[in-house]
Amino acid sequence: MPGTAFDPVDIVGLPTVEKRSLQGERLAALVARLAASGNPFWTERLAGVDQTSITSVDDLTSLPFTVKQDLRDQYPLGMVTTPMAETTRLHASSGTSGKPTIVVYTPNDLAIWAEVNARALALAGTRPEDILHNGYGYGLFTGGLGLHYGGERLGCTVVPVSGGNTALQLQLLADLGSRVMLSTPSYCLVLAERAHAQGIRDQLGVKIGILGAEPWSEGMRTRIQDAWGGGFTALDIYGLSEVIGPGVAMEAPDDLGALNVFDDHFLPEIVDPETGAPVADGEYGELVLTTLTKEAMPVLRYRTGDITRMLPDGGVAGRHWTRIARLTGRADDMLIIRGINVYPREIEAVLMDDPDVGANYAIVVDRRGPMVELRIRAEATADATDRLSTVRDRVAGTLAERIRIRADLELVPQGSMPRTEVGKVKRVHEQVDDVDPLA
Ligand code: DLL
Repeated sequence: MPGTAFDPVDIVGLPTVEKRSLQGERLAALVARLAASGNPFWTERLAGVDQTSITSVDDLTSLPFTVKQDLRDQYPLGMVTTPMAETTRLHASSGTSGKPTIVVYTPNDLAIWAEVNARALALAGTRPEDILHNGYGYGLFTGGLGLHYGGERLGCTVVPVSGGNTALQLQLLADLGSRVMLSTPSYCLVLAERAHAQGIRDQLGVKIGILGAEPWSEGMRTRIQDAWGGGFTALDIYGLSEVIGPGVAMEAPDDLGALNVFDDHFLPEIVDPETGAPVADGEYGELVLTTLTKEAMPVLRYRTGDITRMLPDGGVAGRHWTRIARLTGRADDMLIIRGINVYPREIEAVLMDDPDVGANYAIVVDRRGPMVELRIRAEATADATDRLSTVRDRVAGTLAERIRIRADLELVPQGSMPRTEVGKVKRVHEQVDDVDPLA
């Protein structure tokens, strides 16, 4: 409200006992709501579940999983549990194969979505007086509009610039003096590089980047922060359309490396990706999320495919959220190269640790021969242009040593690889015939 003190959003969360009790109530209500919805998918899925037996979060594991294929099978609107007269928004995520996944919201879902994104922004240090530069794509993708309403909920002035048009983005950043920017990590780096090339980087006041929608390593964080210079902090935001969009979990500047899951709305579990059984405390596994409060399109125990682990209670700044490690990647992104399992983010980590390697790279999984071969093309930094082969040998050695993979590494001059200005960057490419995917 104009003129009144800032109405803070809850960035602390409830202490464990109260939280568990609220989660239990919400879980029971969710199961009852799904069973009563008359939705054929949920009627069938819950046929074997005794509703009255679900009274606390301990009963979660007796509930069935939801998987991406369920949403595909129910395309377009089969998983909507409320009458269409009660729904007001639709988003979609472009799948790698075939049909997009559609998600639908009621006004209450949108209010909760705005709330969790306002929390994420506030946790990062955003304040109502901020002019928020929102470089996530607007449209079917949840990034743009999800964070847009979160920014408005917090009281910020949101600049809905969306992705692309880098020249305009830099002009707006310069003229409006935005302190906080939102985009994918790869695009944040593109903006920094371009600002540097134009000689205007040090005139920009941007200090916080709220970056997500793609996996990115700690090394990439350093690269992004260095590229902006001057005390820029790059923070991680996590979310997925099937659960709500951005705003499921957020990293705080005083607790780097941990994502705070807003667990009053999204109940997290970690399971073995192969068996679905819970992993031992603190072990890596697949993140599973239940939407405790969603109305139009809830999911029970949704298998995100994203790999992480639970972290112990942090107690930083009095916060109580469930903490998970930043995402390692997706189970289905894992590469198997001559019997060695490796996530692209581990390769990124090795590349980013070498000061002579730039921040742009691409991986080709060459499936033409009897053995899968790995090719990596990376830009060298400007300083390293005259020693490309020395740097190449060193980095190839580190890859072999640290992650036991042998890769055909090619170093190219800085600025010679394409940049992604709209949407998510694609780092891993498959090669199955003689068409070079990096050509
Ligand atoms: O990417 C939602 C989003 C928008 C998150 C803006 C953050 C910021 P989808 O397009 O449905 O939704 O893609 C979800 O992207 O399952 C992860 O595999 C990946 N992903 C999202 N955030 C992160 C992150 C949005 N911070 C899928 N780190 C998820 C790693 C991420 N992976």
